Amino acid sequence: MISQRGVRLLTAHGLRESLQKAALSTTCANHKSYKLVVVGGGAGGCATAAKFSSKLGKGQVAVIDPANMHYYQPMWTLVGGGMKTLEDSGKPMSEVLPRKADWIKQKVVGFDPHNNKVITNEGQEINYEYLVVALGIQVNYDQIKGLTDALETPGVCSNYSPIFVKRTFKSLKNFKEGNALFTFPNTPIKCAGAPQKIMYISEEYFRKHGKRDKANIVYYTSLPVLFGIKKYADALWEVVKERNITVNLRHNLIEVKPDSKEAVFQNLDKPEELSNVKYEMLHVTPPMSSPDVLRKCSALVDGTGYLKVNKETLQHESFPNIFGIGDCTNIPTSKTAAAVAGQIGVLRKNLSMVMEGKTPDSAYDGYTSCPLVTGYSTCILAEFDMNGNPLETFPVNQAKERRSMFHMKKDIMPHMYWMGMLNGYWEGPKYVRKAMHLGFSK
Ligand code: FAD
Ligand code: UQ1
Repeated sequence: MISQRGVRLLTAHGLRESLQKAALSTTCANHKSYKLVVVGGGAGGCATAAKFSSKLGKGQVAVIDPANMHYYQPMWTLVGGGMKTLEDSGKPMSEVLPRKADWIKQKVVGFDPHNNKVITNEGQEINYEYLVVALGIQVNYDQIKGLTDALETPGVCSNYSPIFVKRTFKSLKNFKEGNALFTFPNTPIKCAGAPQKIMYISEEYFRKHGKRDKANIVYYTSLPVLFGIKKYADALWEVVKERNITVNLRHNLIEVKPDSKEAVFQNLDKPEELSNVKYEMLHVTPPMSSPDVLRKCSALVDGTGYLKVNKETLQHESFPNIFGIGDCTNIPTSKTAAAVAGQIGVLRKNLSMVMEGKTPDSAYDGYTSCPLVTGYSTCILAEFDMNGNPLETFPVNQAKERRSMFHMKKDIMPHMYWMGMLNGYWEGPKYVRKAMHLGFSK
């Protein structure tokens, strides 16, 4: 539902009026104004700020983010496997945000889209002419009974947080014998391949360290499939069969009992059926949701709680001076940094057009990618669009496990992220794909 006020804002007159209101606000201790405010300085927010602060000049763009560190989260899979350290994956936020943008090191606690302002935890009101929401997705460890306590006990770990990721390699090293369980929750998550990547890495680790025959490896996923895109799911079924891994579909972790080292799973097709499974190692992917602060602003979100944007233009459905990028949006594609890379060029063009009073006309194709690491030297590079069709960069069968793709993931991608994407230079592999498929229709 679009509110009366939202409908009015959608008209050119309404937009002009509210922008004038924003521009009139003065800057004082508790009240600042910017041409563009970016909420969240992660992958999408930082790249957006880089693009627009160089275009609009110093003092015109603010990024609001309370975090000290900016993490390259895709590296956490490798941190979990002991191939990189947590320290390799992060840089101080002050070093990655663009110099021409003002960093407001506060947390956004409220949105007021009718009055073009956001409110911070320090009580500041930040006015904007244009807003980009890039808050990411929220991880909810506390939604699984017993999990937060269990994450302080041996063998329980999770690659989805800088607080817990170091526990994964420790659990691998300390593993002696028993069940090694890996979970996928009953909510949308970021990087839907990551819950199983660490399982393949663990399997190889156990093999290399002489404990594979003592390990029973089981994947419990809430999904009805191993992976959402058939081409890659078929390849992954071959991997699990070949490596003697058990897959339990439609099973959701609902409780962890650290005292007895048991995980409780619910069969989603027969909700009354619960199973208690002993673990020696338990890697948990927690349930996730849209950030609380966004969810509570009903004018901005859809029924699922995610920012309601046009899936092609990335412009908000009710407020034309608001755009969204990345994991916090309701764009129906898999939530990844690669998707953010695919979105950033569209956002650059469309937001610039709206700033010039034009109608946005660039369309995001839903490109996303998941480098499915299957061990210490192999990777299946899944790339697809929002209709679930493969959209591959390289003219080879990308469903095959390859060393080249592993090196791209481990050695090349981090540089592309820090130097290219966060500085506003990398907009995804669209042109590489076109060059690689010269003469074909992709
Ligand atoms: P984020 O990068 O998460 O940034 C959100 C920012 O918002 C953060 O800086 C946060 O501090 C800030 N924020 C939150 N709340 C507030 C608030 N109230 N006020 C102000 N600021 C706030 N992607 C890939 O492409 N390939 C991979 O191989 C891959 N592997 C992954 C493996 C793991 C284990 C994980 C965890 C993620 C992986 N991803 C991968 C996903 C990728 O990291 C995310 O999709 C990407 O970071 C999303 O970017 P974003 O800007 O939407 O959100
Ligand atoms: C990508 O662009 C990207 O963003 C920087 C990732 O995030 C880390 C990726 O994992 C991948 C695979 C891409 C796509 C890039 C190429 C060259 C296929």
